[in-house]
Amino acid sequence: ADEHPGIAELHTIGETHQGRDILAIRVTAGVSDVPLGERPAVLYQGTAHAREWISTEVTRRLMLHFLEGATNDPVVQGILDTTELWFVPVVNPDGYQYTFDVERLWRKNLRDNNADGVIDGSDGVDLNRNFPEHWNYDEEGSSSQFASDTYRGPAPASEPETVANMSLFDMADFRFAISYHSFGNLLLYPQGWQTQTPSADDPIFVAHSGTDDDPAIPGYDPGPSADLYTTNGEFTDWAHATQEVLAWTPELDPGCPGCGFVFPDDPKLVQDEFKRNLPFALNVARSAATPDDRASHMGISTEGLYLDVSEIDPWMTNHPSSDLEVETSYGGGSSQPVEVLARRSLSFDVVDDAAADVPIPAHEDRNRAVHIPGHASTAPGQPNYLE
Ligand code: 0X9
Ligand code: ZN
Repeated sequence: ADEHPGIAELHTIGETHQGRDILAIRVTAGVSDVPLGERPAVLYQGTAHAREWISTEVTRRLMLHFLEGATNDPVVQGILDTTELWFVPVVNPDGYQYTFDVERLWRKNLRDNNADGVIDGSDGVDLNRNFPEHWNYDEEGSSSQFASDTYRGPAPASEPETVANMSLFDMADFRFAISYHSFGNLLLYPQGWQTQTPSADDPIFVAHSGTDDDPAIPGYDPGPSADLYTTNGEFTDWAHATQEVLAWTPELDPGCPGCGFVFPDDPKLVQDEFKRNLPFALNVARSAATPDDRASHMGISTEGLYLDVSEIDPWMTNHPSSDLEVETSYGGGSSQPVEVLARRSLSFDVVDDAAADVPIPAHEDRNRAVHIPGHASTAPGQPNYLE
């Protein structure tokens, strides 16, 4: 931030159990003159899980790409003139330090779970299970056991790192968030708490993420995160369900077959992985000013309404939660839901119509993620907004 005073600002957003600062860098043109929250924003973060070092390096190199491109790269300049970018290279500084000093494969933060004054295998909270969204929903998606690598913590947002991460959303108007993890060559998006439950934003997620045949990050498999395994109290589900932020978990490449979490200490391989991720990261930033209406770099456009996500992603065919077509519509007072997957801006057209007499539970309503009281009229002469 000192080297780029016109565009970068350093923020301390929290303090860990062991007293380390949690740092965030805010990057936008004329930063000191732009009030917090004024410009649409994107969050990029790494190393919520201590051992996933490549995620910090990808986040850091992405930040440098913007800082250095601000003087000579028209794409970067266009983004920084309209959009605010936030970078948190290390979400979990205590755990990260511990992977250097004690245990290379440590994952969690350094909460002293049993308060015995010593950090050992029974300590630490998985920060990606500590968010207040379906927290503690079940024992499969997170654990109640201190020693588990997915221990969810004693309460939702019990951890200072979680609170710091959440506090950013009060400082900026995020449209998108990318939380880099490793490993697996995956591009995951909500929902993660339950299988077979794509979100109502699935069409826009697919437009950004691509499909298995044409992924936004070359060689990665995009898809709803519960396809990997279920999680609860997880960051991207929280950002999406409670902040209306489209959020992704890219699971980065391991760097070599069998390298797992230990990406090789090889600058060329690190740079290759950063470069592979750059186009997706840039496209997300380029879309922040118009998150509802964007053209993906795969050329996938989004329609206003879908009856079935398989219309844009054939891999989703027959998905029970996104195939909303019905053979017969039973009108006249039955409780049959009428559902579509609708672009967010369109949903306003069907909300709170005083003349309406048929409630339309929005798709998200079923998942309790967002309550949208939609209504349409069946009375003669009244407009039916779904026609
Ligand atoms: O388990 C996690 O928190 C993430 N994977 S990692 O190997 N980096 O630990 C995945 C989180 C994505 N969400 C779901 N899979 N539901
Ligand atoms: Zn991880």
